[in-house]
Amino acid sequence: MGATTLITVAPTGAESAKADVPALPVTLDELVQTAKECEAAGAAVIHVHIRDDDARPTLDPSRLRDTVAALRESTGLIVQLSTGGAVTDPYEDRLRVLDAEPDMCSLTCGTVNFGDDVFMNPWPFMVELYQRTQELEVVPEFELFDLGQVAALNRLLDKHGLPYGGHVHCDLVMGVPGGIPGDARSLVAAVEALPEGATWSATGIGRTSLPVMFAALSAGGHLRVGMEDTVTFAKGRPVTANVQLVERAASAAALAQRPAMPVADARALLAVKR
Ligand code: KMH
Ligand code: ZN
Repeated sequence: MGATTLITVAPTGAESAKADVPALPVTLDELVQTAKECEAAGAAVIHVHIRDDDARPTLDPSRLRDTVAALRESTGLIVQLSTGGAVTDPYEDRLRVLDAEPDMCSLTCGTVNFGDDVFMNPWPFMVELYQRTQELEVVPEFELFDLGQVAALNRLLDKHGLPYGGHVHCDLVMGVPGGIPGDARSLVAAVEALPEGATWSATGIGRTSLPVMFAALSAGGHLRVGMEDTVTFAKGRPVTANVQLVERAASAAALAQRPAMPVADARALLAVKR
C-alpha cells in the first residue's frame, strides 16, 4: 500500500457565530449530517466543538456524551473532542471533556495570543490534562499554535512519557493572529522541531488555509480542514458546507500521490482504543 494522507475535519469551532455563518453545523443533526458527508469525501477524524440550543459554544457533559454516541452510531470516524473549547471556558470544564470517552482529544501545548483574546494553556493544566488522557486511555492530538509550543510538547513527553497507544500525533494550527505564521518556512521550522517519530497534520486559519495545505503536502504531512479554521472557500466565495473543504483536501492529496487515508488505517496509525 502506498503512502496516504490523514484528513481531519474540524467542522464547527467555537469562534464563528451561526448568525454570521449560516452553513456552520451547530445542532446535533447538522453535525451528524456533516460528519457523514465528510467521511464519504475522505475524512478519517472529526475534531468536535459543540453548541447549545442558542448555538453558543458549550462543554456540557451530557451533550458531549450524546454527540460522541451519535457520531459513532452514524459514522466510522475517529471522534476527537476539543478540550480547547472557547477562550472563556474554565479549566475544570475542559478537563471534564474526557469523561465523554472520546477516541481522541485535542491538547494544546501552551498559552497563545488568539486575535484579541488569550487562549490559556499553562503548564500545570497541560500536565493534568495529559495525565488524564493517559489514565482514561484517550489518544491526545497535540495542538501546536506556536514554535515554543513544540518545545513544550518535547518537555511534556520527556517528563511524563508517551501518550496512550504509544504514538505521538500533532496538529500545527497556523496563521492565528498571535501564533506561528501560516507559511512554508514556518511550517518547516516547526516540523523540524517535532519529537522523533511523530506524525503531524497542519491547518492554516483563514487565508493561510491553502498555502499551509500545499506546504504540508509537500513536506509529507497530513491535513486538517474545516469551517473551524476557514469559512471562505476562495476570494468572494463563502464555504457552503464542510464537505467542500474535505473534497478539496482529498483532491490535493490525490494529486500529491498520497490519497486520503482510510479510517481503519487511521485507527491503526493513531493507536486509538476502539
Ligand atoms: N477555540 C480555541 C480557543 C482546540 O480545539 O483544542 C481553541 C481550539 C483548540 O479550538
Ligand atoms: Zn478546536
